[in-house]
Amino acid sequence: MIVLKLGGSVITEKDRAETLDGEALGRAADAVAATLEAAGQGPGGSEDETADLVIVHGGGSFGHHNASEHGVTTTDGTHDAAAALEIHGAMKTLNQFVLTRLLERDVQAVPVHPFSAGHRDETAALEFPTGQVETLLAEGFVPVLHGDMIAHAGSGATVVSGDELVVELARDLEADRIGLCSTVPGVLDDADDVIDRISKYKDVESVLGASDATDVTGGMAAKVRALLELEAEASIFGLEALDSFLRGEPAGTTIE
Ligand code: IP8
Repeated sequence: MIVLKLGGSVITEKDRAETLDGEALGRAADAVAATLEAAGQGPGGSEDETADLVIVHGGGSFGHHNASEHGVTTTDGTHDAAAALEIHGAMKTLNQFVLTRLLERDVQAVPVHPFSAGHRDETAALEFPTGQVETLLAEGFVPVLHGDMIAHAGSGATVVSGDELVVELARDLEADRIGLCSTVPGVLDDADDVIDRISKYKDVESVLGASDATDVTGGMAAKVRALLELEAEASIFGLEALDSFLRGEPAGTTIE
């Protein structure tokens, strides 16, 4: 089972509010469609269990701008339903674009909106039941989740990032592989070369800067930290390596 995150900055123009990068999204959808076709996956169930794929996408220029306008982050919540709906609505709009591009290529993609599926408890820990995703996979669908708003005990509703969902899904569904498709070809060192493997955060701490555009859920440092917590191997790579990743070949930086 593969959990694939399509970074928000990959599939949108991150610096222009609510602007899709249709070409990039099309390329990503092509890669997904080709992999599933090669594995013989079609409606009614997968012939090859390893072809099971869960997609999570980030927000990019959808969601993040709305969230920062309302001062909402993964820790600072809102009790204003209109604000929560605005952020959720932006993410649903992007989700619909992703679903449409996948459906156009005969990928059996269906949405799972985290706002309606999970919550954070008083300690901010994410509770995200995965029975729905598991059942959709078993029935031959490709569940497509996204960063979203989420009910947060004591704080109203906060943002849940796609990366948090990836970690949660990978752990709960015992993913074999995790891929984060990013705007960079991997985690870069000081000379802008791709670091092949990362096994300890402290080895890369000095080279991981903050994300340069509005991103309420943290940049590369947060991603690497979260992926290091997982049992399964994870990869961070650029769109050009998505095909290789989906074929099971090395792509970008491997996080052990
Ligand atoms: O781009 C953020 O998801 P991310 C979603 O995966 C919102 O961090 C609502 C800003």
